[in-house]
Amino acid sequence: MTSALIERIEAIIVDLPTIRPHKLAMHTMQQQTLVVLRVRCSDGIEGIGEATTIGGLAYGYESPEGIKANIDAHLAPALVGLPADNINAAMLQLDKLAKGNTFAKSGIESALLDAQGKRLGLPVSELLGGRVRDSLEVAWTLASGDTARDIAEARHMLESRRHRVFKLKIGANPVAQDLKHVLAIKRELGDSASVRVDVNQYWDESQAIRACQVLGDNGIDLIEQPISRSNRSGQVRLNQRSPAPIMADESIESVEDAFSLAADGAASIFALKIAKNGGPRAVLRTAQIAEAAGIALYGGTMLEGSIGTLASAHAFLTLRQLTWGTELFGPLLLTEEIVNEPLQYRDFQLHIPRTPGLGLSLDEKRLARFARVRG
Ligand code: MUC
Ligand code: MG
Repeated sequence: MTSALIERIEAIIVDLPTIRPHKLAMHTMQQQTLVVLRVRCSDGIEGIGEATTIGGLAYGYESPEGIKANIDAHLAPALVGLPADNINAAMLQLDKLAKGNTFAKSGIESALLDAQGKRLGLPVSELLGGRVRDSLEVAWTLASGDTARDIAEARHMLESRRHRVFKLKIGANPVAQDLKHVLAIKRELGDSASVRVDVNQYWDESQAIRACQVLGDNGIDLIEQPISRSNRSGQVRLNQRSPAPIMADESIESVEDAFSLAADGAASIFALKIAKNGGPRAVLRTAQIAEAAGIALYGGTMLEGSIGTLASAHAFLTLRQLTWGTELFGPLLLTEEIVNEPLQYRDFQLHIPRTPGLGLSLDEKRLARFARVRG
């Protein structure tokens, strides 16, 4: 039997409004931009994927426009004509052809997995070896920029049983002001919630030493990426000194980064992101490194829409341990949807269906409405 071939790969930039401004240390999001991938195969099956980052070039090394340009000019032409069902061969071809570009590769790998799942009648989690859970705990990020508004938002999430884990985005303000903000929220929520912070690399080591101590002493459960990814020895020292566990996020830009962080002892938790590793299969290689090194896991997000969120979720369902849960709330930050099947969030969890592929189909009308017009 001849296998289906990859016929066409299309990258579509989609701009969607957010429910409120989302303030990160490096950027305030007023909308989110997704790059939606459509991979058409000769057997009539189409796989969908997503390559999404935050704040243009403010967060990662790839922008939505760059992702699309590189896919159109380099990655797509290299895959057309290859067997659609040999994902190893396709991704090897992309790795030979293109250094880095993990966001673009992740979107393509997700789409190939979606197509193969649809072809075989299997959910992506089963293509990845089988799920060991059907749902994932999902944290919510409090990032309105206002303490009282964040507290009200957290209370609403607790009462509606949507989230009981909160991540606070800090780093943009003076350290003392940020600490006051975090401790005020923790005081209000008490033991009803897990409160964590993400500094997005904005402290230097001299600031982080004391701040991590204060946060740990006041019941903050986790500190994400307090200092720059380039200060490796500082990360190792903080990991040894901080009373609250340190999680690596920006420090992991590849599976190789994960290995060297583990070897150096630079974090006790890894944030797993499909976009930063090169896809749902690549992120599982990072997870295996962590597991072998005794590093705990957390399912991270680049604030993808429903497609990227489910691509991440299918991978996270297969992990042996996911001690710190996930933050797969991206679709909930958006006011609009471009797929026909809204994701199921209830009882603090995202519930992932067992339908073939990712379990999603594009809403063509809404996709056309929000797709960025060329030129
Ligand atoms: C990050 O740095 O983790 C994840 C949640 C959120 O609000 O921002 C992202 C990025
Ligand atoms: Mg982070």
